[in-house]
Amino acid sequence: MQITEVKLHSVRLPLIRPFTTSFGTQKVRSAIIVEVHAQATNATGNPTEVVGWGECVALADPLYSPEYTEGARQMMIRYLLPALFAYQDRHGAVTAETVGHSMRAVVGHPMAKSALEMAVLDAQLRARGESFAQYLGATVDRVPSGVSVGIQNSIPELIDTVAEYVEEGYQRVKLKIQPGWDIAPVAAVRERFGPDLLLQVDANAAFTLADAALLRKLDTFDLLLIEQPLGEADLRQHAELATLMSTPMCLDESIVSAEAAADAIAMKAAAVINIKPGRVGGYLEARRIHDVARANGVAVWCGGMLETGLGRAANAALAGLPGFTLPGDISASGRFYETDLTEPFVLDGGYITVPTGPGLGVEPIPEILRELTTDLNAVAAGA
Ligand code: SMG
Ligand code: MG
Repeated sequence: MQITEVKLHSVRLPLIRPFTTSFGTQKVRSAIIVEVHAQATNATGNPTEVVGWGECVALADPLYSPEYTEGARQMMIRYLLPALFAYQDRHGAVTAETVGHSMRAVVGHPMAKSALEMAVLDAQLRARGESFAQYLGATVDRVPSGVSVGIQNSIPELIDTVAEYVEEGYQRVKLKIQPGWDIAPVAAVRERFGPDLLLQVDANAAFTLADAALLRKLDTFDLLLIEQPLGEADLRQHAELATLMSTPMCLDESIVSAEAAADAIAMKAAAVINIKPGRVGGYLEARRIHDVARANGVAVWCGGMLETGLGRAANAALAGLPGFTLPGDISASGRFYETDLTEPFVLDGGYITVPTGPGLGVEPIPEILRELTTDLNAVAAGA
């Protein structure tokens, strides 16, 4: 495939309600939507012009990970697209499978890299008439939907919020926790919704090993898992905490690659892994982590980064792989957005349908994309 032009749309999507985690409150989702134009070969071997879409999941500020939206846009313009185009010039073509390789000299920036790889993969698959689900190896046509519930102002407010989501049919509830919003909210939700609610917690690295005695109190609530209680670099400490608690240890921020996943599994720092394609540099690396975990009998689930319908579509396809045995943070578009960039994803009996159309199977609605775009960069090949 030959890329002719890449457009970067900086978009802002207002959230229906603020989303608070241990590291801050999100009120608006700012993202970069990547639009790749390319000449490709279709399924019958004829040349065809295609457009592919990607989404950069970096948040507006570098609080979840070092990347941030504006930095990712700069990174793509100054380093990643030039590297990709230089590779294309040398080899005459790029494929989704070589995008990561073409940018390997640039250290870090997995979310920016992931967005470009996703857009190239989408273009490649659209040209061939193959879906993300088929390409990645999904084995189901729908995935169970979980919801991530932010830190609330009070426990009664939390109970009302969770009740709303349970009513809507979400199959699993994840509560965000932080020091001071830890045991009591979990106890209240378990008490109110009973033992059958699939419940888990996510601390986004807000605790330290010195909090082990406190965290251990979570063991009485029959949680599916505790996600990333300690710092990103604290693999050994997570392994130690895991010996002190019966709640299964799940890592998110720490798992930045398949190698990190293999290390975490070997060290027993993770009994479960949250896979986020953006965090690990793309859907191909995400699939590798799935494969490593599955080979080791470690359950995985698909995380969420408040994706628009584009990222949501790709995540639903990924979550259809056989090792994704726990419900993911793949909610309906309406969980976050009044207006999504694509046709909205809806909850169907607690499930999200895996798209079957070519590529992502969804695309941005042009008027909505235009309306939500605050900045547009176009980078042409050979420019
Ligand atoms: O997309 O449903 C979603 C959000 C899920 O809680 C979620 N993501 O650490 O897992 C996580 C967080 C990261 C983003 S918080 C703004
Ligand atoms: Mg998390």
